[in-house]
Amino acid sequence: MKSKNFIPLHFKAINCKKSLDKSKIFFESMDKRRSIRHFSTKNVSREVIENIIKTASTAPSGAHKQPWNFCAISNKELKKKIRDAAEKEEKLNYEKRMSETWLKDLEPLNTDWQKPMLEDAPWLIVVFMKTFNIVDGEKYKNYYVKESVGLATGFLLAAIHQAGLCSLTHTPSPMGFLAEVLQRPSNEKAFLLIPVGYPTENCEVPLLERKKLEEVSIFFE
Ligand code: IYR
Repeated sequence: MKSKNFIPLHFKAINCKKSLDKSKIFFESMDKRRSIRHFSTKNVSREVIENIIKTASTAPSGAHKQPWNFCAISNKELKKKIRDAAEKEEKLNYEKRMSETWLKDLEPLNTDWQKPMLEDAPWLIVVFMKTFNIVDGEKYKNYYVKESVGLATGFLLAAIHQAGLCSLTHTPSPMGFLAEVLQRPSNEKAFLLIPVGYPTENCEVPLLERKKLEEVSIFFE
């Protein structure tokens, strides 16, 4: 049986010139996005973070299950707990778990196990994926969870950038401590830890080049 819950699409067509202009302007803006590792302690209002999360939650998802939860943390004690736990894992990673090749690949980024940004940034957004839902005691698996949450996180990063803020996609590994510290239920698994805020005055970023269009695409016309 076909669902009857359909409504007309709200779609406002724009002309080709406008489409070209807008696509260029958006690209040029997004091309300026950089991950940063030096955050100022300057505050960001909760309302901005709410809008950013609302934007992320407009992402498409498998069977429209929206299998994500965004925990936004500005609480100082919680940020410290998260930093301490992340650094504990990262110290082991850098000193024992990561391969020589991996460490070499990270050299240009100047990273190490210390993560002061987890306390300096005014907000940490922890993205959780909901691998399943529980309805009336029954377990229902979600679909394409990693793809869906990856898309929502992409929207989140774009929204952060458009709001004039910076972020870092941080993956302390393993990330189990995040569900523990934030007391998440068993159907939620940490996906990414994202400090959000402003860069420090003298913040520097590595000189990185993005791949050219020809290197990341093939057109079949
Ligand atoms: N999670 C570690 C190591 C790290 C790994 C990759 I792949 C990066 O692109 C950057 C860092 C850290 O955050 O330091």
